[in-house]
Amino acid sequence: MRGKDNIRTAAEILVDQLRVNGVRHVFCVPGESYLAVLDAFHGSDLAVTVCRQEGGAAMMAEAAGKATGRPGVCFVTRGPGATNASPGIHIARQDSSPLVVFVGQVARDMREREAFQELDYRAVFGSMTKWATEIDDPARIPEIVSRAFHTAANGRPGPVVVSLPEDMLTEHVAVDDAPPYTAIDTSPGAAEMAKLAQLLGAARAPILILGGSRWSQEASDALARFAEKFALPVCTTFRRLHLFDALHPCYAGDLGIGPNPKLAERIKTADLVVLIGGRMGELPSQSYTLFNIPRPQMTFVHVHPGAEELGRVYNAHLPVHATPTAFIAALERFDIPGAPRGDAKAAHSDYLAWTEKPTEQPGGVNLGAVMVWLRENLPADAILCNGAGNYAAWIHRFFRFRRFGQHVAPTSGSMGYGVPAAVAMKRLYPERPVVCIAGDGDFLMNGQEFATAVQYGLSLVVVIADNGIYGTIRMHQEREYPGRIVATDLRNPDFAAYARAFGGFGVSVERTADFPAAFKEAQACGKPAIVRLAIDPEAITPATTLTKIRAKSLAEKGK
Ligand SMILES: Cc1ncc(C[n+]2csc(CCOP(=O)(O)OP(=O)(O)O)c2C)c(N)n1
Ligand SMILES: [Mg+2]
Repeated sequence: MRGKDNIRTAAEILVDQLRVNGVRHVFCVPGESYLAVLDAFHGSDLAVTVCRQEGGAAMMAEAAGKATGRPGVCFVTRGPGATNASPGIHIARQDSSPLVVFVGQVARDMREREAFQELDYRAVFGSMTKWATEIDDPARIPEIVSRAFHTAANGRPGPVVVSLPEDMLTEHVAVDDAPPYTAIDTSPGAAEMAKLAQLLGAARAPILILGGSRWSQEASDALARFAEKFALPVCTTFRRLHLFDALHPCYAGDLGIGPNPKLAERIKTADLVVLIGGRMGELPSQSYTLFNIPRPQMTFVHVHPGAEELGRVYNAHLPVHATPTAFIAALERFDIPGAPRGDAKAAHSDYLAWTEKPTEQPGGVNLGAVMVWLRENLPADAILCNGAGNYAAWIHRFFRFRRFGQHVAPTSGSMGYGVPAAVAMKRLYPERPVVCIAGDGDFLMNGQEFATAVQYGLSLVVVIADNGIYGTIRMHQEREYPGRIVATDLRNPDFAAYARAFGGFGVSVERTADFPAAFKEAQACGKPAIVRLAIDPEAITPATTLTKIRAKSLAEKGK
């Protein structure tokens, strides 16, 4: 690309700078606002995934960031392209995932006239991102891209939006590439580790809670060794189940929506909580009821990579500004002395009992049994993706995640995430089995990206739990306004035929016993596949039915 005299177009400089920063994949929907960048992709070795909607593209890039810890990258056009991308940006924010979104912009000499599709991206994305900016001077592209990557990936990771005026992209300048960004690990100091050793020494009922980003398989393994030494129960927060091996003898379960009551009790009665990496937001904290705010009732250690998170909600007895990876490395380095002092064994057997067998459910297909089959039949390197809906409760409860990165799902509870995330995972890791579990409502929020899977020949499997309702909302509706059903019934397409119409494989399953054969066929067909499950809407959670919720609510309201 580079001509004599080191002169390149701004778009070429930008694409070169992505490559310098280790980017291999970009996800995009094209737009005339950044044609010059598209042209620079043409001669590069970047793998470009063209998507059907910017929400899908941004979620794919976010999923890539979440899975690799390196910023995912997407390109979208101005105005409607940018606003369509906002769900992915919001997920990156809430989930602390590194993401850099490049957005087309009108030419510099037209700005402020509300030109065609013009938006002020600093204003629109200012409160949702870690940084939103616009590049006016092509000579500053290496500097600004370098800052965008550092900002997205370091501290508490998150989204960055960079707007690119159309006329700027075609200017020619001579400028050197900036070096690649550095992932900066923040380590705890010796004084903090000494204090931790003291707190552990004094504890009678300690527990570890894992969450957030900036983890690795090595960190998870090292933490398992540490937990074993002290017999510490370890639980994971909402949609962070992949941070710890579910079959490790210290694993105590998932602290998400509707956790094992025994786990909730264990946390409430703990005298030392060590929260590593997470924010302990609304969902894992059970609507901020588990711990007193600002000062938790038990001794509370909070390890977080973002300094601004420490003391924001919880005023910890020991705040530790560190990435989970560096903190866990320090646990090994300081080799804290001590004897077992937790009740990991009891906690793990409570977990096993809670997740062992599917619960009884009305209807032909038992989603719990499907999850148990998947956990027993998928290899350890399989990746599960999902969005939001009650169907996910069966994943959280019954699928036992064994490895880091095995679960890619939004802690932000965004519907429509599973299909794009699965597309991204299969693009990044073509050799690994990728399964998306979706609800019927959830699937159709970004089901169009099934076309992207077909276009790139990605043999992923989408399992749709089709109960004909926006089940989560129906559940809340029956609890709060029993019998008054509004806007929660769905008339669905034939999902198996949908898959076939797109050029994939589709099958519908009416009975649990037929699932294994259907799933195996879907996996073996070599095409993107949809396995649609006929789920009884009554089976609203693993523990109860819609009728029971309605009856209970009516009784409470005295009707
Ligand atoms: C983007 C987005 N829109 C709306 C919601 C609110 N919401 C949460 S769950 C849900 C229904 C999910 O329905 P479905 O995917 O069919 O799963 P089910 O609950 O029926 O298992 C809705 C509308 C949301 N979380 N995200
Ligand atoms: Mg549904």
